[in-house]
Amino acid sequence: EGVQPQEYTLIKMEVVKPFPLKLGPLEGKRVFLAAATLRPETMYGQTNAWVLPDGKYGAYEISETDVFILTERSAINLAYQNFSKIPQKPSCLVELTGYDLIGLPLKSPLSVNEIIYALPMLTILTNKGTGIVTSVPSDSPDDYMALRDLKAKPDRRAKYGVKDEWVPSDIVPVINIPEFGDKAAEKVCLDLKIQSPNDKDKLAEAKRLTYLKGFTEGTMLIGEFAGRKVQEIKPIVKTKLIESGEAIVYSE
Ligand code: A2H
Repeated sequence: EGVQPQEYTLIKMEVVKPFPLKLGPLEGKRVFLAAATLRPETMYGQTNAWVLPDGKYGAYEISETDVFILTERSAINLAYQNFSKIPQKPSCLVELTGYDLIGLPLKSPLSVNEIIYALPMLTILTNKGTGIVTSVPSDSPDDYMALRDLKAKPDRRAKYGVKDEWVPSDIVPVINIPEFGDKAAEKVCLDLKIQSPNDKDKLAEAKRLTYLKGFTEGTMLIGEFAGRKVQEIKPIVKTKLIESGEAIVYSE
């Protein structure tokens, strides 16, 4: 963890009913996977969520109505940020692992894909964010490589019980970057010849390039801000998501 606090937008990805057996105790609640992102303006292009199969998660009461699925560490932080039904104290209704979450159908704000699924990602860190990541393969090199890997490996899908119909077939273009086109993450991963989701150094460079250029030179291709500069509309998208109750601000 860094010295300065990092502020994330937590995107509320709602679990579509009927709930599987494991989530039975949550019947009657609104249940969300809460994904920490630095790029709220890319949410139009969500294709799936990522969870760590062996990761430990819990379903925590955030308010009278809402339950968030995330790591205990982030639930404790949220409780201190006034996001817990019991003040200052996380309230866990069900303990879960990533395996329990794989295949959950989700409705996520702004996404052009109406239903997206939770899929396994092995590079998720449990000491960052919520341990849940929303996947935007057009603009995130990590997401692009994880998806490419999952698509290329039927044995990996079988191991984690991933049905083919849960795996998105198309990348949704969200932002144009003059130098990188409409699917910047794909372009940069190909240019840098990144071979696997574990190619840490190259992925760090890919992230640096796409993150920087996306912000300074990107133009929106989709949604109510199509044609506008990313730099101008990023804070507007974030504020809208928060005011509509579809996201919250989270720091760590
Ligand atoms: B970002 P930073 Cl489009 N483990 O959101 C691994 N990665 C995690 C994580 C965890 N526990 N929690 C969050 N993240 C990802 C969107 C996005 C992101 C785009 C482009 C770049 C990008 C869609 N995925 O991040 O270390 C989340 O993915 C590039 C760094 O705190 C989150 O934002 O800087 C970002 O990493 C936070 O990483």
